Amino acid sequence: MRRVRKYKQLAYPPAAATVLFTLAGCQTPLSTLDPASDQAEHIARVWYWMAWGSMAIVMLMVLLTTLAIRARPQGQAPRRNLGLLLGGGILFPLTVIVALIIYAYGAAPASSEARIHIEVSAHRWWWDVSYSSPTGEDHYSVNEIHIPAGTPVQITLTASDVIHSFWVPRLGGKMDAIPGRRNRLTLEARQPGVYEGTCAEYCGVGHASMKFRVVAHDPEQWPKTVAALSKTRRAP
Ligand SMILES: [Cu+2]
Repeated sequence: MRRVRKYKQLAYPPAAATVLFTLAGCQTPLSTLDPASDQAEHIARVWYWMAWGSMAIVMLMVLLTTLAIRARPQGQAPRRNLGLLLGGGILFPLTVIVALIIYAYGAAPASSEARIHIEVSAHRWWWDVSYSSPTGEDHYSVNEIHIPAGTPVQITLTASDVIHSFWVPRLGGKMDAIPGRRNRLTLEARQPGVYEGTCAEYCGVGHASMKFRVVAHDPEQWPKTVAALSKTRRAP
């Protein structure tokens, strides 16, 4: 018993370090666990359900395995428990997967709500952003997307060369930018601020530096910010 207690004490520092390192990772600029929109919060909740749920299932498996190892054979022939096999092997995983799919489906944003449309085109290895204004005058920015806070914004994504992936972890999920296709994604930042984004699909040697930022402005200030942007499209 004393020996078990000694080993238990040895496990405390690594366990504490793991928790601290995990929590430290939650606050980085590209963390899905530091959500700044309803959509990202839903994704983070799915992540927590999956993390804690899988941990509970693993602990249950360890417990059952330990009980099976410790069980003393009493001279009977081994029994086949078909109910346990079907329940644990098919019904249980099926229930968990279907429940997760239904829950995760709620993270998909309602794109029909978006009144503001911004076009983003991915190139190796930069992002070309264009804003069409009601006056017919287009504005452009590079590697920076200006949006109003508290307002759904529809981002239309395409690419000029290879497949890229648009990802702003604190605001929502990933969406591929594919040559010849126009994919749509809705972003909504709760508060004004700067949210880091990155290409999440390997697209060549410059992939790691294919970053961008979403700048969410006060909604009153946003039209002025867009009006002050370049009127000509340019490469970086
Ligand atoms: Cu890319």
